[in-house]
Amino acid sequence: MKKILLVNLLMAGVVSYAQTYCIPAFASGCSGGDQIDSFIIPSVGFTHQGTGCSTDAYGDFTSMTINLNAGLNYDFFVTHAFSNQNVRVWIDFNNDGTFDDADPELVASGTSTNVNGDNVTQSTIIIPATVTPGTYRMRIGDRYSSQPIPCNLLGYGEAHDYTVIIGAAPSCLAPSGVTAAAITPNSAQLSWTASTTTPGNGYEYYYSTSNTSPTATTAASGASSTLSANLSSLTAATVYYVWVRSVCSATDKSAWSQQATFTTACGIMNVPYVQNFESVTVPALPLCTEVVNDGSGNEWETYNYNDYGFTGKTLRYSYNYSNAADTWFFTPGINLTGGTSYRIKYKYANSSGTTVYPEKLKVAYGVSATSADMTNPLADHPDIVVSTATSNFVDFTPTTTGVYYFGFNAYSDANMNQLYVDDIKVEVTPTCSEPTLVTASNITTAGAAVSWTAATPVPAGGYDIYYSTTNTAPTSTSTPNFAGITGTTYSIPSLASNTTYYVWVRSVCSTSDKSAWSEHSTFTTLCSTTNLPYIVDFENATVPNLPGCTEDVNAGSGNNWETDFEPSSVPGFSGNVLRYGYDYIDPADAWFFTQGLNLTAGVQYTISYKYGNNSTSYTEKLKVAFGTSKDASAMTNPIADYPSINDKTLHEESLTFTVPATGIYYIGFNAYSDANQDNLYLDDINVTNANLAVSEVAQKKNELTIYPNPFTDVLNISDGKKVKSVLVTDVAGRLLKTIDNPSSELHLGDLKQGLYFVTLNMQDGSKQTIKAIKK
Ligand SMILES: [Ca+2]
Ligand SMILES: [Ca+2]
Ligand SMILES: [Ca+2]
Ligand SMILES: [Ca+2]
Repeated sequence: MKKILLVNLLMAGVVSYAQTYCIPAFASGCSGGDQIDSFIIPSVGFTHQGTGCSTDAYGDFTSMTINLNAGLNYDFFVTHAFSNQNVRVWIDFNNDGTFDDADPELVASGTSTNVNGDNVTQSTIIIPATVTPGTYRMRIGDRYSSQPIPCNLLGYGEAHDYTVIIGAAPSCLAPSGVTAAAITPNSAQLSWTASTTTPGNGYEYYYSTSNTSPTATTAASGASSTLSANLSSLTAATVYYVWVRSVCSATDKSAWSQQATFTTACGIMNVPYVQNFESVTVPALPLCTEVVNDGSGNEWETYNYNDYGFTGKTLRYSYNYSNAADTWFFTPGINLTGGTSYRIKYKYANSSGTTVYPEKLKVAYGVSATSADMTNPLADHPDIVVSTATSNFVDFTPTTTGVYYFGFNAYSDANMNQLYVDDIKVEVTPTCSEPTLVTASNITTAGAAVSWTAATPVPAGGYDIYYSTTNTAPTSTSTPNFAGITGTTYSIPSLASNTTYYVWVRSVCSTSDKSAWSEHSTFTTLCSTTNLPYIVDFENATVPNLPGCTEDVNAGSGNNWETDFEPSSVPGFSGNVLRYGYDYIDPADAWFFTQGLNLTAGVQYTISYKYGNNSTSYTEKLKVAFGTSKDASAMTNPIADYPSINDKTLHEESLTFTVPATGIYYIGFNAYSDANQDNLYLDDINVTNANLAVSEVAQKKNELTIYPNPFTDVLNISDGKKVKSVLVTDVAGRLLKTIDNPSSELHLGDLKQGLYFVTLNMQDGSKQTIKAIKK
């Protein structure tokens, strides 16, 4: 009997390992972005990034192992390439080949949210303490709009399978069921269910306004010997996140529990009061704020607005066709002290691209959230036409201590457009104010002049400047690039060409008193010229925009060149292309200009490109030329002319040319098709030094080498007998030396330091050019 039982157990082990699991089938696939792209469990260092959409929307990754423990919770992240995704995770704990879509095998579920423009599902895998340690199969399913099921058949989505090894539960387990009750504006009472590993030293809790989970080393906010704790001194109308852990002994604490969350009640706020509208679900208002309509136009609402200097969500007034605006947005009441100077800051703007519809905004404060009590005007902006966010701040001093409300009044005329307000902040006026209106001018390929409006009071220690290629604001501890600048302008040197920069300025009132950083200014340095080889394949272009450092000029009244995705109607093009699309009325006269190329007189260059049209019944026309400026009238050196492109076929062209004088040249591609034709395509523009291009191919066949490289005086040829003559040219293409019937040693001690091209003309008629560096 015992033997049979043992055999059965062994069999069970073998069978569980060889289970056949259903393969999920998402009928609509995941190629539209409904996918598990990256899957990350940070606390155990598991990352499976950039997986994309697997074939048939299912990835068998059971060769990858994830190590987890019974009785612990694991935060995880999944990224997607489309919104509105639902994720579930299952583990086949009983090894029966089936994932139950319920406890205990359903270990996590979550829904994606938009995090800084990315679609991310953030949730927690919960491994029950009762799970037997062992090896199991884990499945993660993702589905658009609906919940995935383990053996999915329908919808958009993807699933991955992994192997998970569950270790034994730790000796000290976290409590469960954390909740908050008795919530007031400034307090809440936490309670939880006792840990099953009864902790001898009670519990610790941690709370934060950020939903980032604490780690083992995070200091607790407080401790409790019971199953509850009172939180006080909280901020009204604020979302809090809380975790609790068991303290089993002085040296044995559990992991943190599952996160719980609560929102404090409305109440009177204290400074600093910040309202960035990010907490809302548009078009709803933030907690404890209020909108009043005193007129017959529309009302303020919130709106997703991620451009023109705004990030995330804003307050917005959208026009009414017939009636003028008269709507107020009110903050909660804020405690202010009489005689103290306060500052209110905010951003505002008109709608994008519409300067013909001016908007109107007033800001005031008073003792209640009514327009009648808005008796203390702070600012009036009666003619807002700028679409980029403008920052403003006003200092004010209430005469009596009390509770005050701040009102933003949209009073635009009827039938205007949109008015935006964001980043409202009320604070005690800082002793050191930041400068305003930071702008950049005199932008070159390698620098820019930054100017600003002086702060009041003017800082005794001048200004600090911080710049970066990323739009992440510096903090008070960031090291400035330039410190203690006097005056209100500074030329930043040594920047990279064709690069976008962000720059901030702050005041230095004293070594211990520096202002906040200003709002940033942004600028892009100009394109420099380039050496060969020069390649444009349009793959990095953001369709329909042109690649950086190229330009289109419309010399007629038809359409313009733009980039487009791979044209399916013409075989042979791959990836993005440049396209001229017909205009019904007007013929084409559109130019596409390359970046400026440094070319040398007397050197033969090769230009190659692909072109074609998408029709046999319409005809396109293309000219290629070069000149010394990005201007149709400067394109005086013709390279090619195709007046009848109508075979719906890809053509590959390769031509040589020379330039009349050493200098900077632009190559122009001129679409000059008649009106009402179809599409003309261009791709893979490639300009090279003709000699070099040929010889670099030859090099692979002959495989002669020169050494040492870099060299000092003598350069050796690996097989000198094969070489008939040697030519040494510089990077500009100038011939410096000709050595006939060389030995294997070339004596080049008289060359200056630098890069040279050594051309080996072989006995068999082939040739090879090798770059060599003289030290
Ligand atoms: Ca995937
Ligand atoms: Ca099962
Ligand atoms: Ca915002
Ligand atoms: Ca391309």
